[in-house]
Amino acid sequence: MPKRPFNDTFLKACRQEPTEYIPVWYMRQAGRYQPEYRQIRQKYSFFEMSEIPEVCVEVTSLPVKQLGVDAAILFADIMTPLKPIGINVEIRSGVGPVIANPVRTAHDVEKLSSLQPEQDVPFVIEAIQKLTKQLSVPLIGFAGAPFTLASYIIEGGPSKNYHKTKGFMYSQPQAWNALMEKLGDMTIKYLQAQIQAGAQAVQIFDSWVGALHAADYHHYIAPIMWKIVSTLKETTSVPIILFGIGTGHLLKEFDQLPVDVIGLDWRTSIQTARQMGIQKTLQGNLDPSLLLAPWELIEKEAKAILDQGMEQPGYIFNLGHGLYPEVQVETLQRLTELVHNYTQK
Ligand code: 1CP
Repeated sequence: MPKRPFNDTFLKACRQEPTEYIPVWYMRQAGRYQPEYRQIRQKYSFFEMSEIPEVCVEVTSLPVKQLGVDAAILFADIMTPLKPIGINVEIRSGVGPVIANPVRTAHDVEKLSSLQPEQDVPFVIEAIQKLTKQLSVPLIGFAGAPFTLASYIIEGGPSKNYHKTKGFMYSQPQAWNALMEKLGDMTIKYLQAQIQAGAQAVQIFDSWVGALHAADYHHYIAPIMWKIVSTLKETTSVPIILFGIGTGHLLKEFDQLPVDVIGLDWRTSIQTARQMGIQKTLQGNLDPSLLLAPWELIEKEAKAILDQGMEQPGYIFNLGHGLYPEVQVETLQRLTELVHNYTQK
């Protein structure tokens, strides 16, 4: 089938160029809220789905066809590059990543190997090559940021308060720095490989770094983030998005990094971020729980967010965090249409 004309609205918004309408995509837009996803997931484990390129291509493309969104995001997980460097991780349904060999000592850090993308994650490269041949919207590649990855590999799974992670950081600063360096280098190589394979933008998920206050972020995290983002800027030319949950107090730190786009959760409004002086493209930030509300409420809130986003070029509509499995496909179809129609010039 001939490819449809390429829709670059999302990329233009990343670069703060004027767009005909506000672009939209949804974090976790491939997932269990889709009956088609659930059907495929019955046959395969999570990692099988992301490691068989044909399945990965199908699952990545599904929301583009079904919802009419302006970008696709690769179907993988932030855990994907950790397996080949020595982390024994599985994704448990309804739980998330569970790690059999958590990292707790300097020796555990030393044992982690370095990522060789062509050998270690050839399925990611192949899926991206296939996807960018077929898709008529940009493909977003992604990776987890070192703090968020460290939180899983130190805690052994999802956590509420990150005590073990922060305990490691405060009590073993040398081992912590070595871990940040290893995870940082892995992230650079992994994202470079995705971009080389064809990813037209990348998002770095630092979902849980909001657990730190600004001074600790500056001391323990900003140096490795600077290294990752500046190396990508020197070696590639695609837009870089940085996203975290509950990171309103870190926005000035995020803004100082050479990223192009900052993703906001629902706690910090677009207007508040602009008033703080953030001039970069903003992405977000409808509360994903609101998608369970009556349509009138969703519409009212989405319009309020869009009104703030449209005040200056450089805005991408999204949720403030990933989609929940309970959301109806029809609600998302309606929301995508609303974003496009309400903002059409
Ligand atoms: O459409 C997409 O976004 C699909 C690709 C994708 C992405 C970008 C998945 C598939 N995971 C992620 C990122 C990811 N994974 C993050 C950053 C974004 C965020 O904050 O949600 C994080 C923290 C993870 C870790 C993870 N993997 C969790 C969260 C656990 C926790 O601590 O609360 C979970 C539930 C997973 C499993 C997972 N990853 C992706 C999917 C579709 C699923 C569910 C798998 C299933 O079907 O059981």
